[in-house]
Amino acid sequence: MTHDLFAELPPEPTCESLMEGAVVLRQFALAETDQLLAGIRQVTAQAPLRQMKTPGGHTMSVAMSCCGEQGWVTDSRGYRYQPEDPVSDQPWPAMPEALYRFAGRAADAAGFPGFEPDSCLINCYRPGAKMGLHQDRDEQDFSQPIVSVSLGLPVVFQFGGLKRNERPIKVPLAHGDVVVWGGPARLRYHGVLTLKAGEHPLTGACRYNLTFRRAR
Ligand code: MD3
Ligand code: FE
Repeated sequence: MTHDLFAELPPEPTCESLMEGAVVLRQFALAETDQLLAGIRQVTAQAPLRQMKTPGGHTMSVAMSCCGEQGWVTDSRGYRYQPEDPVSDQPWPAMPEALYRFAGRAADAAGFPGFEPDSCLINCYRPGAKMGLHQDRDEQDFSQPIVSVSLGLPVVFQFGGLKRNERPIKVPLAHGDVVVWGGPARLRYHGVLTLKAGEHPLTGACRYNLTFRRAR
């Protein structure tokens, strides 16, 4: 009989480079998912998740909220960052300290020291929700990276080129995975395939994605 020496050990965080500028930190958030989920609950109690409308009038399948000095919004007037939640007309909830510190540590680990996010977008995918291929270009300084954290149900992420017509590669993202996108990866097209039905012990029928950004 062979003994599996690793069977009882917790899974190890790993670091891999997807493409130049895109660093995948598998399970980097695993030890801190409770604090991150507590942060999400705190923020969404003040600024509830909502399905916004695109400038073209379509309702997004992903429900969103934000915290920090700037929040990302979309409506008939366009895509932008603004300091107030349009639902309450109040400032967005402050970014919980645990979230802010976590984003800095992830950016450090990926080779982007000194990251000071002023915005955290909370995306909530329920089964059937997806996000089409797009670029993130509403931020002022594309030399600043974006830190993304996946929590809950797994999904297939699509990572394309600098032009929409470039065929994207598929990357599975699971609970606790962190990806840092900077340098030449910052303006690549990306999206998320339709979330499949499922139940996660910590999030239920939901995938959360946090994206930490420097908007201004
Ligand atoms: C690659 N969110 O909120 S996170 C978004 O899973 C967004 O909710 C997806 O795309 C999600 O804008 C993907 C990963 C991500 C975020 C920003 C990027 C990948 C990126 C910016 C440039 C290149
Ligand atoms: Fe994006």
